[in-house]
Amino acid sequence: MKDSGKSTMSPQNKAAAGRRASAVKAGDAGNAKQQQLEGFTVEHPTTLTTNQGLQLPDNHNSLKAGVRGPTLLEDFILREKITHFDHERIPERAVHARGSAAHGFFQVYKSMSQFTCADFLQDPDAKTPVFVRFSTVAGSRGSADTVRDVRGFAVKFYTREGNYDLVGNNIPVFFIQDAMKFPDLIHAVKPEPHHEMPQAASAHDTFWDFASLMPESTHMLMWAMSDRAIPRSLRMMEGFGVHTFRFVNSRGESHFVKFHWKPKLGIHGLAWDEAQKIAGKDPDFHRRDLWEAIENGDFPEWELGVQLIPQDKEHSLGFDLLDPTKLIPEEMVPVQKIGRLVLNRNPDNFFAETEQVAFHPGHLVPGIDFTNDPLLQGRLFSYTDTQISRLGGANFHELPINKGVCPFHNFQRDGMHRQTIARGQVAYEPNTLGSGTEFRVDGGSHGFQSFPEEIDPPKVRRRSASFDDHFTQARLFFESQSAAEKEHIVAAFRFELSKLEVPAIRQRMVDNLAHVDEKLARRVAEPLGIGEPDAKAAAGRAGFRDHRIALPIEESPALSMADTGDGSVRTRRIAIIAADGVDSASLKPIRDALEQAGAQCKVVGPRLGTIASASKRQIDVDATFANTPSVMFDAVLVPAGEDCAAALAGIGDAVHFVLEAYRHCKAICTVGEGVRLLSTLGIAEDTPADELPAGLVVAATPVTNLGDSSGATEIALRFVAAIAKHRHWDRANIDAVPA
Ligand code: HDE
Repeated sequence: MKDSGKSTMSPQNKAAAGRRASAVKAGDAGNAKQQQLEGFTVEHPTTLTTNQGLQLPDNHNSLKAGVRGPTLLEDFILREKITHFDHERIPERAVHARGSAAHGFFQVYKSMSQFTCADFLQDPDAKTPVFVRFSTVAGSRGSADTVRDVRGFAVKFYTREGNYDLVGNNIPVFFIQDAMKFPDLIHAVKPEPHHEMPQAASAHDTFWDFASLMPESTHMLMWAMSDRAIPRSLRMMEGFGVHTFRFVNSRGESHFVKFHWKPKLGIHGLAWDEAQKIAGKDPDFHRRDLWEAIENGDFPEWELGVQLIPQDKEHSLGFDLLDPTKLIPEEMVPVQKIGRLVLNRNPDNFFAETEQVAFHPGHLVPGIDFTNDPLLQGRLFSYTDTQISRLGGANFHELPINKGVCPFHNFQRDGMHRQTIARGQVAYEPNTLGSGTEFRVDGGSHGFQSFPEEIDPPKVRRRSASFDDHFTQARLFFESQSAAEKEHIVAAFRFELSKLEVPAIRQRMVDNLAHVDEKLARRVAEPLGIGEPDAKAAAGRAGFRDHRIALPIEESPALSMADTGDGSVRTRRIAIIAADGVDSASLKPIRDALEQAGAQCKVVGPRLGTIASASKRQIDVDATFANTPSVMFDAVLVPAGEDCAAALAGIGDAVHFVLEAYRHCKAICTVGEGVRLLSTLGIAEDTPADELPAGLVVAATPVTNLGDSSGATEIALRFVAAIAKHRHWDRANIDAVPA
């Protein structure tokens, strides 16, 4: 048939094709994984059929005995449709159920052959396809994105030597030291078993009961109570391998290695009040942010960093590098950046890709190996086991998203949902009836080699005394935070502990905290209706250990989120709040400058459609105060215009919008009369610049002058600089603001 020239692609297929094209544009044309997935991808033709290919006569009506009669059992078309629907759900992940993912690539900066023979870390010209899934830990699949929680950061590298999975978190340490305690930890943090509450929150009795009895969790608790646990965006958080792994080079030499992912956009958090509100206003906040950034071509990027410790320096750090509650301060062992990760394509289908992807810390390639970290050792068992129950059998490696891009061959056979059709008589080794090439019994020096670490100790069910220091690094973390970050940690502990119904748990927790820092513990305890923190009481409890070791540093600036990022405002969301009578002449050059800097401006008004400027120009409104509140934005611009300012001042939601953004320490710029929206804060057009709170730009210039681009550019530059700082956390007295 001749091509009519008209595209028969549905809009959704066009969108998917567009996504693939944009990944190609990003220099990722040869992505082997993408090419492989193409073979499994279906477009949607217009004709509907059964699963057997039988064309459907009617997709609206079941087969009945008469138009008003009962449905006939013989209606195999209805039965097929309903039966499939009945089985659409699979068990969600036991932990990390809520997640969002994307495709991309990894590229090493220079060969790492000195340290590892891993093929994907050799050639700076090679791009290794990746699939990355971010997640929260405690909540169910449908829970909100912005809850206080650790975030998973799992990367599957589809290398030429097999899949390598780096299954990490956005916090570099963990709550427990031994896999034996993992089910207890998760049972404690998940909703309580009798009434299944609360959802996706650690602020309840069972979590803190457990945590307060497990002093080894203290370091991780400090991180979990910091703004790391409420990221602004998945694109703005670090990732860590957590455990110490091993690099092995072609000569068999080993280095211990800690993995870091450093986000190009810096590390930024939400305000706690903001995070809670977003959970209601847009539970998909992080998922949407990741999806939209990739659709817009703002591809998120991280650098892979490694800390390398030679094999013979294993005991030189003062603490045990097998202990997953410890990090190696960057000031002791610098992080070398060895490559970059770019996410450039959204999945085509959430279930087939994001839900069915199966990670496993035991998916290794030659040149990377484990250590004896007892938490990691337990994980090596758990991940395959969980996929069998979650994905319904042992053949989950055949699912398109999990399939390697290199050939694989063995004699594992059969099982549920087997797809590969293995030819031939032989399914065993050694053999002579097959190709014969399998006839090899030594095999010793080929393929993956486990590092031949010498081990000959007695079996013991005990923990090493080198794991006994639970407080030195918790203290180091706290001491390394900025003043505002410390305040947020205090507030988070107070919030969480205030939710407990049993005061004795609160008391036990602050007694533990006194071992981190007396003042911190006292401040946390203040509003909790309990006694003074008592470090001695904690120390007297069974199982409590506090064997401090001396660290060569007292602070580690790398542990703070303050002042991170490249100083750009790329992808930042700016609300321009406006009503009829807005002064479009002064607004336009500022808006243009913001957009040129990569920010995304949205006009928020009292109604959708358009508003009329003072000069009778029509301006499109993108959102309303009711459907898109201030928590959806990073900054607010209140333009000039007498009537506009008067109208906004009379709309409670508009006033609240600005006050709430102020309270959440966001950059705000007012032009001319727009400053009236800040009048309840005592800020006016003539407030001297040096008396303005941090992050506020008040353009008092006569509005007419702003039409000239230099005045507007100056204001835009000041506003951009304020937005680039992310938040102005040290803004005074925000608790007094009624928002
Ligand atoms: Fe996991 N973890 N974990 N974990 N984990 C799972 O595997 C487990 C741990 C992490 O996006 C499960 O496929 C045990 C540390 C991520 O699909 C399960 C222990 C770290 C993800 C499991 C740990 C992680 C998981 C649930 C202690 C940071 C999500 C579904 C011994 C280094 C991966 C699944 C994705 C998922 C077990 C501890 C990270 C049940 C037993 C430490 C990012 O197998």
